[in-house]
Amino acid sequence: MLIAITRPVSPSLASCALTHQERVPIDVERAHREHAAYEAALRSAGATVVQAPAAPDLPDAVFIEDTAVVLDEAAVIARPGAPSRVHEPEAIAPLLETYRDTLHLREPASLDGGDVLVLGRRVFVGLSSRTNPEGARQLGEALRGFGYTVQGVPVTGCLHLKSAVTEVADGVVLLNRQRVPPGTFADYERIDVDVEEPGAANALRIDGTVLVPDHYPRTAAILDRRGVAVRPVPCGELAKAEGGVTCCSLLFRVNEIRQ
Ligand code: CIR
Repeated sequence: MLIAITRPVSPSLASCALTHQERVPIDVERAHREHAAYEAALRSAGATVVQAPAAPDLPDAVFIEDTAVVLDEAAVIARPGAPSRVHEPEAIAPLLETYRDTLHLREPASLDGGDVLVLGRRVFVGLSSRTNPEGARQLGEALRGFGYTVQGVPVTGCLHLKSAVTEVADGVVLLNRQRVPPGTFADYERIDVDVEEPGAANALRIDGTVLVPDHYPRTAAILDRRGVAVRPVPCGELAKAEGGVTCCSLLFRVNEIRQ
């Protein structure tokens, strides 16, 4: 069974953290509708949606991806790099314990889940304004015993590694070469985002379906021509909060619910 944990849009979303974008008004009601459409897309792609408790006073709580890294063997609880987000994992860790053994990073590590791209046994960690080298080092330490290798990747001009590169099929990544060194992904087939859509590399693969923001039609067409089954989802308001499609869920498989 595929689980997608989501968290409701907070009424305080307009006070979200912003790094590479200017603050513009956000229609929170519309963001709620987008989030509902996103959850519907997760369900129709085969996931069972589990909603984490709302956190009305945490503006960025909807971006639950940043709170953890969930692998088959364990869940690593993140230490978000933005001061306003440090409390977000507190309600997520006990929920993940239902499904996985949990591991915790320690000070002075900082790491956002959006900086972690897992491709098979290789784990790429964006060294961004949110994730520090110590965060990458501790993640490597936590995962080594499971047979993963962890590699830091410099990220420029965007929030997270997965703003710049994501997996869209086995052995295939979608990327923006201006934001990550493309040579890092030379072992994979690389699909470039459309030049007019620099933010379009954030796509969410769920088995055979890839969710993409509906405001990036050119990149969706590139993926479609390559044979990737894309499903556009509305997320224009969440994008004003510097969010995309990977960041609104924690996606993982379960065989059984642990007691
Ligand atoms: C932030 O700056 O942390 C939020 N406003 C956006 C987080 C998006 N997270 C993600 O893409 N993984």
